[in-house]
Amino acid sequence: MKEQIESIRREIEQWLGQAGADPALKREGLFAYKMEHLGKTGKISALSKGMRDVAPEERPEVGKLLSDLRRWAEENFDSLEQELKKRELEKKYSSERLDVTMPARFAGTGSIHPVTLVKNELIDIFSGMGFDVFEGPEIERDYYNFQALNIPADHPARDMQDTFFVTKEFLLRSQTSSGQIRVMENRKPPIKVLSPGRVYRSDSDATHSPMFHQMEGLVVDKNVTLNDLKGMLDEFARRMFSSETKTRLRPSYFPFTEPSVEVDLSCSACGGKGCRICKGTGWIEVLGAGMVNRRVLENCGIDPDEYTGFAFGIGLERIAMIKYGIGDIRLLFEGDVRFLKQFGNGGRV
Ligand code: 2NM
Repeated sequence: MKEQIESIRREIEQWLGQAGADPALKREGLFAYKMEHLGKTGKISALSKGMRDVAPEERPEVGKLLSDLRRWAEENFDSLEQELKKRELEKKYSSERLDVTMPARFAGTGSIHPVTLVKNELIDIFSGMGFDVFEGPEIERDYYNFQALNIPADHPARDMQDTFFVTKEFLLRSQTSSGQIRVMENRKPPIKVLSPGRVYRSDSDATHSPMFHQMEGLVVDKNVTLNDLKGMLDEFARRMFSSETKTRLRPSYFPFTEPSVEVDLSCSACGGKGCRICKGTGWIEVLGAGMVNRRVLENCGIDPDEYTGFAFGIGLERIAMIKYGIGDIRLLFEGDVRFLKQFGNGGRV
């Protein structure tokens, strides 16, 4: 028995010496050899069964030799297994090495949408004048979109043909001023707020889209006058177009302002001389504005004898079309990358 134990130990030792030096040895090969000895029907297990035939007085000594052999074999097989794992990884790492300095193929990036470019530029200009930005909800109550803005029940804008109603009470806002009512309800003057966002009207042709973007501005304080509005618009026109750009106010009508004006800017394409873009007039209509109607202030709990305000509304698509010479509004919403990448950074980084 003792000789058998010693001979198995030598055999394993010899195998470990040879196999450990063999670069072709795989973990599967080691596992098979291990099972030949330590498996249920392996050689060491067979020796354990032979303990029955060992003389009782020798059993403690032989038993110890046998369990020492088992532990020694297990330890050696385990450490060779670790060694093989390490070799496999090293082989994998050296064959899969990446050249991280190789220049990549450029996949391209998106570009900023022209309406977003205009929106960001306007926010820059007006926040420089002290305006906060407030974005109200796109699904709005009839009250905020119409009633509070002094738009009467029989006004044509309330017609189903012009406004998208969700229910009798809720609709897709047709102007961002609905959000400005919410601001006036919740803040005390002085108020200086800019409301950019999507608005919806049932209208569709080369110059009208059922969804478009507006940016409305509102200033409410003591002693705010139409002259303040004109001065602020002059500054806006110079910053947005050129230092030569002039503004012109023409009388108009909106239910929520009194008096109301249409604002024209001198054509920056021809410097006001008259060209194709301004249809020979030298002026381009850019926005609507006015002094906030006292009924609107009252509706928001602001005393019109103490405070006055002015407001203006700009269509962002219209500004983008003028600025970039775009003839059809639908180009802005078709998502054609060949069109879109002509603006801003054009998809370059
Ligand atoms: C425009 C033209 C004129 C406007 C009015 C208000 C509010 F909320 F104060 F009543 N916000 N925006 C306004 C005034 C909008 O868009 C063409």
